[in-house]
Amino acid sequence: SVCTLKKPEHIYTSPHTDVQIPDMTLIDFLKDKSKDYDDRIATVCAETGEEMRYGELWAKVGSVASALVKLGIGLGSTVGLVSPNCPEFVICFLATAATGATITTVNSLYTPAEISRQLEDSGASAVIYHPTTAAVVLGATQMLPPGSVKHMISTHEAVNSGDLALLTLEADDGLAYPKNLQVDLASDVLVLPYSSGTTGVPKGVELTNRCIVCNLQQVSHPKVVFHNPDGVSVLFSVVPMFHIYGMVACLMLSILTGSKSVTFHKFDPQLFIKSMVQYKPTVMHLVPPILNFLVQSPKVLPEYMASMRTIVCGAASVGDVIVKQVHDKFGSGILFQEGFGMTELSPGAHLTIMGECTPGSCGPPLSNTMTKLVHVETKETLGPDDGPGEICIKGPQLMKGYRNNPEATAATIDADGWLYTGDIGRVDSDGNLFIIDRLKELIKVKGFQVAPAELENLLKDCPGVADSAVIGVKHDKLGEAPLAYIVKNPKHESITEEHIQKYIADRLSTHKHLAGGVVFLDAIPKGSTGKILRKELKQMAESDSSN
Ligand code: 4UW
Repeated sequence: SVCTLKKPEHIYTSPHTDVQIPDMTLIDFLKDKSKDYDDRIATVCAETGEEMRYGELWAKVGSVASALVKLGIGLGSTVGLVSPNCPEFVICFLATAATGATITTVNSLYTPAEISRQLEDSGASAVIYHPTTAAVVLGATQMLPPGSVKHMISTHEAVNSGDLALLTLEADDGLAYPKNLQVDLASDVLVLPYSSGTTGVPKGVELTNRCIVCNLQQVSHPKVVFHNPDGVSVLFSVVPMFHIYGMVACLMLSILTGSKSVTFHKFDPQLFIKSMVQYKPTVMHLVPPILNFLVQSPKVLPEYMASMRTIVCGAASVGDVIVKQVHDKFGSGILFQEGFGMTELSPGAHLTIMGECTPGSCGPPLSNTMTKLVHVETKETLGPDDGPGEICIKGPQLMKGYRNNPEATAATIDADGWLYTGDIGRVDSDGNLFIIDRLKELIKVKGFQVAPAELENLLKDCPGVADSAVIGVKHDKLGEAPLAYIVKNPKHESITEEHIQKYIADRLSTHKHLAGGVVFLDAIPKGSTGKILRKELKQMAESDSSN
């Protein structure tokens, strides 16, 4: 048994030894870990083939951080970062962190309205953007009160007039680099990604240096993460770094392990396959749709995986058949690991132990982490034979809270420090966690978050719609997809599915489009307090799809 069960509390603890959390900022921690790697390649841009060594990366971080400080950015500032994965993302992220500012990473596929909402809510005074997002970012800043965003910096050449280019910042003399930053490691916010949590619209998740450094220590425990003893690991950074999974697993863990990180703007099957042949990856952190592609596509030949040692997958339901499919196609030498994470958990909580994966499970808790299952309604702790319950997590990687939202924070983390994940799971006799359902509203499309409340709020203003409710339904390619139930306004009987689809598509990024369809109803089922009865709608959708 890998887990100890402490009765009568029924708390599952980690089989791993505790890790120490060094009193260091993320930057000092990563610099220290990679100090001997100056000559190693840190990043390769898959799109251009351009390489950057660790020595060069840290030199650029030094100059850019100094330049940002001269612009007035530092402790107390918030900087928006809107970019797909690229080496410049890594430079800008680390440089901003080095100033002591908070980084709010924004989905690079967002529409102007979505970006402006996050910039406004987070109070960003500067935005760093990739040229491919220049037009939407400009649109977003024009929706904000004039002067709220003071600096616009492009990760490449400046596109909009008046903006700064990264190259200019890289030419800084570095003199203003903050050497003795007075950060409160457990209180000042390092990163502020957005997540809807268990209910409502996306909220800023406050993660401190302590949260992030802690989770890096937890996932780099020797029994958890594969360190290549014979040489350099080649890590494919394809899951987006603006999302907590890519931010920690691809951006930070690759530096921590001195890996070569091959960055991808997006998952483009052709470029991905070509890059496998060219760079011979040894480790990949993936989401289910990409892993499914790798095992199913005849274009991905088994020999392309000859160098692979570790595949990690998670962020949405993985399933138990995939492990066998991976081993059948690519050989049993590949270590497959599934993890369970959440933005609010910085993000890791459970990860299977190297070489000991129980298919379909996310393994035991990470070091310093405790898990319990509670009754969905009574919130009473369940025993090992009481069946599935809501997963609660306690550990030093828990977020500080939601920004400016003490109510939502209190509804998520109780007085004893347990975080209610809104996921339903069970734990087997070896202490392995299985995620079996989701209690919360959240929809996961290709691992991306879609908050039903965001779509429902928008649909309130859609002409012809009297009421609406959005739920997630199973989808072959996307994992899940949003489906909208619509009650027509009697005066607009003629509105159609296309009308609703277009209304959403015109306003929200692609993963939020109604790929699950639109269904018209006479009334949305609601409880006595007016709460949408999503369970009923889910049952309705399931019986409709099986008919
Ligand atoms: N199976 C089923 C899973 C699983 C899952 C997550 O967007 P967020 O807030 O965050 C993430 C983080 C993913 C992640 C982080 C670190 C890590 O090691 C890892 O291992 C692969 C994955 O996705 O969404 C959180 C929600 O996503 C669902 C679940 O509902 C959770 O609350 N989710 N992992 N293995 N569902």
